[in-house]
Amino acid sequence: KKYNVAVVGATGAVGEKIIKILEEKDFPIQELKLLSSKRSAGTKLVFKNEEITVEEATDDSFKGVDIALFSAGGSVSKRFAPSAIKHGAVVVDNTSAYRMDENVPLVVPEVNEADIASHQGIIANPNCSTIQMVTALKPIQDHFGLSRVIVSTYQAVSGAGAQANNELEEQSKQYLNGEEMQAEILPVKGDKKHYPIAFNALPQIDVFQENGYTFEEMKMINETKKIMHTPELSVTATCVRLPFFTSHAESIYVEVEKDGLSVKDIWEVLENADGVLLEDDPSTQTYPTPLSAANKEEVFVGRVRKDLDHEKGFHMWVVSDNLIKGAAWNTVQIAEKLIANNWLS
Ligand code: 11C
Repeated sequence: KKYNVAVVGATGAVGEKIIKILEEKDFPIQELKLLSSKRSAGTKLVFKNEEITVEEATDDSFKGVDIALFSAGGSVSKRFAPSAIKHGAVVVDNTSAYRMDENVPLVVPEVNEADIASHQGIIANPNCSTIQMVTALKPIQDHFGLSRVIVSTYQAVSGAGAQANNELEEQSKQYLNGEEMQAEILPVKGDKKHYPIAFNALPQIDVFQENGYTFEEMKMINETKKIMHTPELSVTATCVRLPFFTSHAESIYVEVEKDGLSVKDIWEVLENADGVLLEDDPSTQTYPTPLSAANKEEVFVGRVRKDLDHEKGFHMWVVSDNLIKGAAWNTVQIAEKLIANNWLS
């Protein structure tokens, strides 16, 4: 059986990756509809050697669509997801619009695939930095229990969109030419102040909340508890933007519940975990980096160490491509699971 699929936000960075992955994975597509804002409508994109013209999304765009993959920002999802559902489509939404809605499953297939079954028309795709963290944490939680998670992130500019990529490129040239760097986008487009990202590190991703954490940090905290079904787990995050284009890296400290574990025990469960690739050998300087993880679909883990003071504490370094597992691939994976388990209706 084949399905009518719509990609909303087809011309965006994540939309383009979704189209590429649908092709690579030979997703069973009858008709592919590419939708965008009025501004990008008319753009021609190629899918399986066939040119498809991108259309402006309207309420009628979803007639006959079985699966709609949204990646055009929260306001577009809020505006059009109800129309898609009304026409019988199931929406996989890659924005923060519905993630914390209790009627919407928030899913990383390696962690909580079964939650998809309870959907009422929308399944939410988590934030990129959350996805890679829970993929690495889940096997540890399952085997040894987790009581505490402290994460610091090292995030790529592409998480903030194409304009942030351009800004890094331009500022790098300005800096190397001895000119003043022009900062207009980062840390957050539309926020009151801007700082250069080139040759810098910005401890602000997304806007500040009243509690002093940024929205990105709160996403990592709240989404992790929801996806892992661990409301009581202590999770805290510090999210930092660094000047590279692709992949988020994370330094994660965990405290496990089980006594007497060694690094080998952690390695063993990570080695056998779905979606995880262990790259960890200090003797050969083997560990993942943002560049080595780019364009790959796995979550890479290295630098697993036992804490020197806390018997149940472990540290690790987790890296993944933020636009692939962190966005496009996780979205397509959810769509694959909808089909494989007959969860579309
Ligand atoms: C960043 N994590 O790196 C963000 C981008 O909630 O889907 C992803 C935003 C989201 O800036």
